[in-house]
Amino acid sequence: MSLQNAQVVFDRWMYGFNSTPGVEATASSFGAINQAGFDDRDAQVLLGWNTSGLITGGAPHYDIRSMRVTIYTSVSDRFFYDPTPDSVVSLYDTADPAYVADADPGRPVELYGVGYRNGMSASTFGETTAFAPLPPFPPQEGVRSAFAAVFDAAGNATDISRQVRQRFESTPMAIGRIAGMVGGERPAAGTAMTFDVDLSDAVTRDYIARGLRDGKVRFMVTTLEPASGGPGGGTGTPSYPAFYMRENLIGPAYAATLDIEVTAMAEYDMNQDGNMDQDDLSYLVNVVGGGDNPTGLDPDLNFDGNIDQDDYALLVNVLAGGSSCP
Ligand SMILES: [Ca+2]
Ligand SMILES: [Ca+2]
Ligand SMILES: [Ca+2]
Ligand SMILES: [Ca+2]
Repeated sequence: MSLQNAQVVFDRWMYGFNSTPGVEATASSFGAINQAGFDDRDAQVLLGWNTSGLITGGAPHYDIRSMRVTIYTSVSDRFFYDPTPDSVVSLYDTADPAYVADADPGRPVELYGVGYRNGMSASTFGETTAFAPLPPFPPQEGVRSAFAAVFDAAGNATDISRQVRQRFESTPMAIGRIAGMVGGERPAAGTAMTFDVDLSDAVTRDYIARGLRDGKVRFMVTTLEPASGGPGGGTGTPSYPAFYMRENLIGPAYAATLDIEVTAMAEYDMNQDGNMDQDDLSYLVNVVGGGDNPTGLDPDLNFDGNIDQDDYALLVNVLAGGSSCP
């Protein structure tokens, strides 16, 4: 199964003072480093795709071969392209003993998974849902209902929005790359920035698999580039990125897109004995024939809605080392 150039279903500027939540033409991302009342990752960009009907939902496993998110810059010659990670210590106060200066211009634009608080989830947080169940003034830290997150092996989210003041590093699922551009250059508006998700990370694969299972794939685009000036913001010429949202006035070609190559996979250890072998075929034959299914595994291995010989043929092929593609 694959999606190519799938246009974003909803996009949303996750900024506490956004007066048109969900329908803005462009959305910027910037930091408010160590500023009380504001998250370090002050302005984030939420992107969502609903994959139900496009990619089989509810599968036990997903073999994800590739995943790419593409967004388009909406400002020209404003932010410095940085295609490599920056340590969080480069954002510490310059007087901090742990401070190490940033080695290259700009800050990477990063792609993270999304976590939720305030009772929200991927199912309930939509394009126009309130930033937080609180008035925007006075500004408060750590209250946004959807946030850029890292996850543990169990899928629990940790908000990275205040990681500078909380002093921890994080690894994004991808860093935004611009074809044909080297670090330190400033892209023009309308430039494609691509995020090729690092699928070598099991936690990342699990996050995406959960999204595909539920039919809701969500990402947060975010950078720690200060809103203006040096660390902590302040006055100065803006040097942070901004991107077209799907409501942009130029056209749908500048909306974010998703490309994914994935195979939904059944659980093939039908008798749940830890081995995949002839016993599983025997088990499936019995279930296809109307027998009991004590392990409760879904015998519709090819997800076509029928339990029949085709499922048996698929398992035969898998046991022989062949493809699981239905
Ligand atoms: Ca939108
Ligand atoms: Ca940098
Ligand atoms: Ca087995
Ligand atoms: Ca079937």
